[in-house]
Amino acid sequence: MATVLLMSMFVIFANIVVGAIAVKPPNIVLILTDDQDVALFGQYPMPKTKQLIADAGMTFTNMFVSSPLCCPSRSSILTGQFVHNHMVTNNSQSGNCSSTSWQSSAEKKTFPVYLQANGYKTFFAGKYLNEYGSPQAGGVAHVPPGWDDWNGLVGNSVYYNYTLSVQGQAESHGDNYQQDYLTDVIHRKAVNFLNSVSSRKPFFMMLSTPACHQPFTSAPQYLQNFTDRRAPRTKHFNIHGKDKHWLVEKTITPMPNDTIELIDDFFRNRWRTLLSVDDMVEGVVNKLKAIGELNNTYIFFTSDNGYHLGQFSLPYDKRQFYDFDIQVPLMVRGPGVKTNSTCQELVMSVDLAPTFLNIGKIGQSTLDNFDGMTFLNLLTTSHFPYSDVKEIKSTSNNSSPDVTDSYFIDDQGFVKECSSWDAARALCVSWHAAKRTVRHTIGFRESVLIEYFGEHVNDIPGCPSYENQGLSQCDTHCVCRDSWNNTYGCIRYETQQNSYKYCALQDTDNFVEVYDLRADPYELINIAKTASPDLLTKLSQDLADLSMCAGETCHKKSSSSFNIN
Ligand SMILES: [Ca+2]
Repeated sequence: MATVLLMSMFVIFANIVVGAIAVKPPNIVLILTDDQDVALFGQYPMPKTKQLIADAGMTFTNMFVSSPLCCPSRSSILTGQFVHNHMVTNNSQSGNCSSTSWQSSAEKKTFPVYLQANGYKTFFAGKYLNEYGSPQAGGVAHVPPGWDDWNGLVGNSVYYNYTLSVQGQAESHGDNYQQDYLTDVIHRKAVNFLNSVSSRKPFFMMLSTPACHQPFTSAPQYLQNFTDRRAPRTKHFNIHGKDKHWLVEKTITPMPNDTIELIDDFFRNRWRTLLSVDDMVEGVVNKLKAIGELNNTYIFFTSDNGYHLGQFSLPYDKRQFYDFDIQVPLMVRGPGVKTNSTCQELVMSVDLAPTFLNIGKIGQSTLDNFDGMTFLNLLTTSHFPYSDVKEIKSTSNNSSPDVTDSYFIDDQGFVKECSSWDAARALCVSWHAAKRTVRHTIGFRESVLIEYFGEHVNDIPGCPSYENQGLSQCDTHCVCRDSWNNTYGCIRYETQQNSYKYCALQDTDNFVEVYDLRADPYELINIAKTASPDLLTKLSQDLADLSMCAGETCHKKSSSSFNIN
């Protein structure tokens, strides 16, 4: 009897020990919006997201995408590869977007494949790749590898009248708000998925919203929000892009009144669509809390590319290499992430996949194969010095009145929070120091690489003089948004001392644009003809190196020794 009792106690003890050892890795949620900018204050209309993700974690102030266009950028997020390695060059099948070639190669090595193989339950809902679900790409029956629970949108972002592939079966939606509004459908599916997760198995959930992409259809209850707002009149708004490449030089300056009215309307409608994303973030966080998983879950919030509205008189779009198109929000909360913190390190969309795998405790040898690098250490290491933000009193007499984010970093590196918003100018006119800590640049990466392949068509309806001119996407008074030679490679280089952008266009002129981003953050003055030869040589060589890199050869840390003024 005593032996049986002893054995029973041993079994109980052993189970407790096994239970203690088998701690599951953290869960991960990725919220990916479509075309949400930083430069036009795209995070401003999302107070719940600010409170539940940004304030509860870390905000990155230097997050860039590999390409300022949906399908190439999303392919980089999924594969952790630069465009020159996954070779998804545009949003069409011929550009490899969700093509059969993609499906038989890069798609088999996307991050969910690794997470699923390592015990994660994986869930996807929303826009995947622009050509997903098309007949040539296998239709809705094609469920990309790595996803246990698949709810992929057929085609590009819309809000009503669409088809989802739900586990390979078509689910058709109409235009009834209660049943069909896509952001809310993603929201409901996410909550249902969270109701089904196990406390023993980690999960990865990707929520990919149509907001704030065209056609900017907001939920009916938000149609009247932001009526007093207009697009920010940034320093580069409605001015001619001097010494810039051909496509930018062809714009009309000043922009016609109806173009400006269109821009302001787009701005308001983009923000309205984000209100439903804000509701979704709240719903997901509340559900995570209710099921007891919030403290063991990383939540990443980012976007696939930025946007412009009137900058350098470009009416509306992305596809350019200026910061407004390549910079996106990134906020992360999760275990060990310091609350109310801000990180100025350069990070990229290609870094997301290896970071997820790192959280999932997948080995370094696998991570080394990605072009991107894990930034998990930036989120969680506590030994790295933080500097406390100094208290600076609010002022209405500031020297740079076109600061426009709810949070921003001033010239001295202090984080500020806007305290007074000028609706007429869409600008922050006074602020106070935010109670945040800042992680200064240590050189996680020295530079980011941005690649884009321009497209053209021969027939330009409504703009006969532009036929066969190598242009495309021409509307709003025949201002064109793309051209054959809007094809470029760029690096954006950053150390504590310097910040430069160097862009080489593949055109007949070998046109180059170079900006000193510390002296000229709005990229007004192209210094390609005046910069020192040493600087130009250094930047062009770095661009050439990164343009050919793969895996570990892309993992270039900051040397912090280069300091040419
Ligand atoms: Ca996009």
